[in-house]
Amino acid sequence: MNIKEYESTLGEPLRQATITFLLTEKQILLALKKRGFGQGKWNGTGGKPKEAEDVLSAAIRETQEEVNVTPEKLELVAIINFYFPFVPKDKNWNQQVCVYLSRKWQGTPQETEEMKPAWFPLDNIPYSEMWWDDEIWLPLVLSGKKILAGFMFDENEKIIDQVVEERENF
Ligand code: 6OG
Repeated sequence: MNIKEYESTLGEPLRQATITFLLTEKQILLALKKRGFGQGKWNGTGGKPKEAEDVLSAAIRETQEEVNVTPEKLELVAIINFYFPFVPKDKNWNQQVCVYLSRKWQGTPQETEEMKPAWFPLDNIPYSEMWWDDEIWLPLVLSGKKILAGFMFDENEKIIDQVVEERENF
């Protein structure tokens, strides 16, 4: 099974979600997911848009809810499709994630019930405690590239197919 074959079996478009990373010159804000999907992994902040909410507004709201910070400028740097053919479709793990970087925000990151934030040096990102795909695409977007990608996972959350393309713009 590869991404193309699996995509053709999906009747509906992927549900959307967001990931946002705050950046300073030398650091990136990651947050440890304390519950639900991706529990125990470091990631950016984010989640799913509510009904009638656009993706950008969802990225801002999720960052507010999860670490108490309001991003003021968000740059869309990647659109990534994640596929989990071994997980029942009604669990909704298949998703299309818009990834944003923010260099301007209001507030100081604080721990909430959902996430525990921490600053990491850009040259010491804890990839072994993140989703496996992050090590592939995050360095690219941190180096200024825009990425369109797809990753497919097996039942152990290991990558079994991937497509990564560079884009001029979205
Ligand atoms: P909730 O279901 O908790 O939002 N997400 C992923 N992030 C990375 N880095 N890799 C993946 O590979 C991911 N799949 C989903 C999107 C889920 C959060 O997890 C992100 C959302 O920020 C599989 O509302």
